[in-house]
Amino acid sequence: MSQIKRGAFIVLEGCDRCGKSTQSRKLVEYLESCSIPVKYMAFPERTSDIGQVINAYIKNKQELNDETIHLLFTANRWEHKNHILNLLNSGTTLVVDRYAYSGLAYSVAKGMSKQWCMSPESGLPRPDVVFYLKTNVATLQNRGQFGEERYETEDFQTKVARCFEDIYEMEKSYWQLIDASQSQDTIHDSLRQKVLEVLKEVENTEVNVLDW
Ligand code: DGP
Ligand code: NA
Ligand code: NA
Repeated sequence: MSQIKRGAFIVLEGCDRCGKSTQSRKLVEYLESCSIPVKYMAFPERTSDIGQVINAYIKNKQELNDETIHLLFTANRWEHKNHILNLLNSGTTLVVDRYAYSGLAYSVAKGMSKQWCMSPESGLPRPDVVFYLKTNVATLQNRGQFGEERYETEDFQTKVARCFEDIYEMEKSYWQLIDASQSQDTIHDSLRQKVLEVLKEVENTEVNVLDW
């Protein structure tokens, strides 16, 4: 038995501009202030070779068909699999902005087959907890810069929100629904409280596998 207690795998999900990135950073700062080893990650991770293609696609500088970009987003998670497992198993908690659920929600929102989209995500490390920041899409547009990137239209985000709700029903056992219209501090407090519980619960367990 290893003496090292593993870190928790924490993911934040939601539509564009739902406040995930702000909440991820606040959570990381809080855990750092508690001297808990923690690292922030975001998907897509845009710096790898695959990540650069994804970045060009999101910024409307490159066209790719739906299947190809779906598999590239997935591959971008797979190429970080060992890194994620090594960090968790060496005791680092990960706060991750988007994961396989965005992969499913954004592709299914385009009309792709859910079964087809889930398959390549199967086998990735499964988060210990996913916070779904649920927003009213109509209010999202008022937030900064909405509309600059490929998926940022009200119509598409409404479809994405519907897909996330479907995924929530499927993955309820480790998903936490957060009302993203609450104040930043209120949301942060809910996340903090839940994360401290999760850290304790998982410390002597193996990392789960996404069994899609
Ligand atoms: P972000 O850096 O979190 O703003 O994400 C960039 C955009 O890419 C955003 O509109 C969400 C979308 N996205 C994130 N992950 C995936 C994925 O796996 N598949 C697809 N199709 N879109 C994704
Ligand atoms: Na975005
Ligand atoms: Na982000």
